[in-house]
Amino acid sequence: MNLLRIAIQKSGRLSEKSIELISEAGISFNNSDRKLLTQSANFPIELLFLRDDDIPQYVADGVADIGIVGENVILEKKSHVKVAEKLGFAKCRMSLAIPKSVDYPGNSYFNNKKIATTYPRILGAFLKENNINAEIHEISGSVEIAPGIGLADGIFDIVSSGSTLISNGLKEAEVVMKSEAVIISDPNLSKEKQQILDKLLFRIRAVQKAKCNKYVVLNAPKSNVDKIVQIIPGMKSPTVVPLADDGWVSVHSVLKENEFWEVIDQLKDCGAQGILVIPIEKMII
Ligand code: PRT
Ligand code: ZN
Repeated sequence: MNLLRIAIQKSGRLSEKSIELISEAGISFNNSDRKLLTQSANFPIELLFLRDDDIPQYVADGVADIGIVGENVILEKKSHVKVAEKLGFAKCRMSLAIPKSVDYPGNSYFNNKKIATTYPRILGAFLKENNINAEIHEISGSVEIAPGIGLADGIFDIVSSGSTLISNGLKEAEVVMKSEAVIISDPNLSKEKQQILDKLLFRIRAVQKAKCNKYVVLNAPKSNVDKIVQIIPGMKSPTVVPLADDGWVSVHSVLKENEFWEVIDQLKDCGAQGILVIPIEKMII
């Protein structure tokens, strides 16, 4: 039988969310014995647990068919893989940072400077593109301490909240790229494996879509239904159900979570009451 092999991070910032994504897609597996390779009991997929740095190459070589990894790692490894889906988690940026006491004049500042990083290729491409002649000092970790100990004038590293920079007396000078977790695939998947991947993506998209939408139920005076339907048009059109109290109806609709707060006052102005906002588990349009 054809199995799609997915490489996911063994332990780290991507692990928990990757497992959660697979579980929410209804794929069950047992990894209590922490095996390197484990097969799902109810979907033609097997999970391979790796360090994130190894994932792009394993997928490019066809040892794994697909993988979940940060865009930053794909770019640094320059592996020949296809991005099948953006996943919206592990969001971060890759930035150049300098001591906070420095008055930053723009990227020409980095000319003839030494920059410490674990991402020499992405940094090298940025420097070349911007005609900056700087020395790249590749180190394997704790990049943020490099300026403080006199190893470099600046750093190039992942920034998320920015607190690591602050606590090391640094400030962000240039955002070079943004990154998030993505599903990558071997560009030469067999037809059978591509079909399994399509099935998996269909499920993942249904879960992702559901997460940013809410099911809204409210009571409203019958006379204002038309106005309310305009405000919350739903997937096709809202469900309007009569209430026992003639003159009142219950309106059911689907709304993007971020839009909800924008329309709440308009709904209240139309006499809406008893507004319930309910999470949706899966959404197939
Ligand atoms: O062991 P393995 O090699 O598998 O994992 P790893 O240690 O190389 O990677 P891991 O688990 O730390 O990160 C995996 C991926 O998560 C990265 O490749 C990014 O795509 C993404 N990601 C998202 C981050 C961060 N946010 C992040 N904040 N990766 C690292 N950081 C680190 C950063 O290096 C810096 O030291 O957090 C610090 C900055 O965080 P703030 O919040 O203080 O700005
Ligand atoms: Zn890593």
